[in-house]
Amino acid sequence: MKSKLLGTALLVCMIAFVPGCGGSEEGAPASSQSGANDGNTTEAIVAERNLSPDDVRAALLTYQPSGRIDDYIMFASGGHAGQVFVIGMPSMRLLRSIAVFTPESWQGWGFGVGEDILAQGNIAGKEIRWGDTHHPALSETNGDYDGEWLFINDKAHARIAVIDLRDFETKQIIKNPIAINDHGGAVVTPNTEWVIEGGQYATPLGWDYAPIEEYNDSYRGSVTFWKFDREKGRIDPDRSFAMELPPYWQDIFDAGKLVSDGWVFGNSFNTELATGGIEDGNAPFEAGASQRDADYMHIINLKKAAKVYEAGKFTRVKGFPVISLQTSIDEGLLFFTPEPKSPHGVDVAPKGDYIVISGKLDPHVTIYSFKKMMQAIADKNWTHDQYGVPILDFDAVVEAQVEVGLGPLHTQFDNRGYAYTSLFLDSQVARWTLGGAYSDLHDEPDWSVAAKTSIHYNVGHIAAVGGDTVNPGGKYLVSLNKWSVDRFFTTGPLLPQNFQLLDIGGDGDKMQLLYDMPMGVGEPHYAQIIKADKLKPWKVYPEIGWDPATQSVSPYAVMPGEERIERNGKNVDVYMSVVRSHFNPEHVEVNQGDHVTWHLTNVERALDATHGFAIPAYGINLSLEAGEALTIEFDADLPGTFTFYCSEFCSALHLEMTGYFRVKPTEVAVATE
Ligand code: RUQ
Ligand code: CUA
Repeated sequence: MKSKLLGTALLVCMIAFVPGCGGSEEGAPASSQSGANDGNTTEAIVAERNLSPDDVRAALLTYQPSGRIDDYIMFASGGHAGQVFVIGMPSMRLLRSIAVFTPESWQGWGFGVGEDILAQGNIAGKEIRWGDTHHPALSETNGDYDGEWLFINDKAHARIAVIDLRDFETKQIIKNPIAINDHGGAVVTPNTEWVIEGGQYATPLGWDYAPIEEYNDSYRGSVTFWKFDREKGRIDPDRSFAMELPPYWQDIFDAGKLVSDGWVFGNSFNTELATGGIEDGNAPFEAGASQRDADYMHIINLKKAAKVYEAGKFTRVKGFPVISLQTSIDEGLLFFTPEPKSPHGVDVAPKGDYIVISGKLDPHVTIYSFKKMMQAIADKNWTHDQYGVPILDFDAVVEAQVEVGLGPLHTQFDNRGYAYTSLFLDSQVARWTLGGAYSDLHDEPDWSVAAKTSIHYNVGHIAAVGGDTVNPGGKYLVSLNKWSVDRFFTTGPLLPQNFQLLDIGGDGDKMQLLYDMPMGVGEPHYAQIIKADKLKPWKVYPEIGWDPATQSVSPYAVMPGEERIERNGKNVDVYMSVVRSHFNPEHVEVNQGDHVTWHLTNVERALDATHGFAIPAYGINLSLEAGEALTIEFDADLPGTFTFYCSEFCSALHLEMTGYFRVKPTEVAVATE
């Protein structure tokens, strides 16, 4: 410990020339170099800014000189802002947002294009134009991120979105036909055959009306297994199915891996079957749903469930295949085991051998052994819940319990046999050693806490590099803090959330806080962190005329020289090319009432040569990346003179990149004919 601090101090001396460090020789170069800058030496800056050696170390570890690319990329959900954020690490720079469930004008999402995908998420004809994104899931191959696809759920409406990581755009939104809300997803199986979406608050399946008095009999939980067709890059609802579950509130799910591949684990709460009703003098949900000492971990044999589904042993709810609770019991697809106390989080360890559950009201994490679960099932070592689901004996399946602190929520893993658990109430991150099969990885093989670091404040999820894969990377962990309180300038009563970067590469007992990143555009829940070189995004679209909706050349691509306006009765087709710094054509005149189909192609091949296309009053704003072809359609119902222009500052003559869209009023059109 001491030598470590000394090492840090020496590093600071060498690079930052901290006052009080004896070695003026090491300090001299840095000092004389920056000394040219008006005596504003590194030493003086450190002194003036009152930076401690730890501060200097943190700065040195996170500062990226201009042009240096981050080593890691974090995909964070945006909460009820409805999108995904892409953040570089260790610099913690926000690189971009990916519009998913919510229209976003900078990306042109929902302002001319994207409407068809957004409309896939409509509910019974109602337009839903926001989402509550919680859990991003990178696609996996053999249990490790492959950098190809990203999935994310919308808790508010039980929807899953598919994002293509070649162009970081949303390609599909799928509405769950039997659940109105979700929580336990998106989670993928180790080869991304399935995208898991667990429900949360029970309703009748298909969310039909039922009085709350019928809760026990009519309300149900569910988990849905969406088949992902990697070739098509889409979820295939025709090969997907769900399982009916008791009306406990299923919470988080995780997929088994390696030894537990083919199994799925979920935690739950409200096995009390509380129905609230504070207004009638009943216990509110917060009390009613947290009375019992234990709820039930859900242990699901997905491999077998898929066979049962393929054998046709399901019923249909709203047309969607659902394996009934009774079938699940009869076929041995579903087991429970007790989990203390108001459980949250369910995290499968890298080897797939242990499953870690936190108890929001229990200072422990409970570690379950997959092997012991299988033994208990073989031994029929169970009792039953009121719906007839087998409850495996707790003592028979638990491997260990570790007292980590107050309000444990979520657990991540590293490459050194450590687990990390967020502590909401303590506002800390705890590092603890995994025993068992991980004992050979560190000196202290027992199940015990190794270190704790305070965070600011109220951490929900944590995310470590590859922290939920078979191959975690260690090095960094981000604490996704719900409150920032006093960390930043007060931006009125609504404050940003706070992402804090922790160094988890150091000694067992030290996890230094390196960086605070305010997140003022959303309420992120979970994030996943991938090594940047695993992502292979396109720099420009592969060919001119590329349609991102089909990831192929559009039949309506407009090459230079092909620009034209075609009229066919009341239908007008505009074929427009887009390049620095003009649109071609620059004048488009139609008659009021015409139906306009407007094809635009950005014919640029230069990196970052994006153009916008905005038509005022018609609700249109596009983002056309280099090579991209888009088609928009609308009725020219509003007469007038509309100045379309490029909304992306693309060149010195960007302001000249404009044109006129004139809609001749019907009367005038008739009069001149
Ligand atoms: S869970 S509140 Cu990820 Cu802790 Cu949604
Ligand atoms: Cu093109 Cu501005």
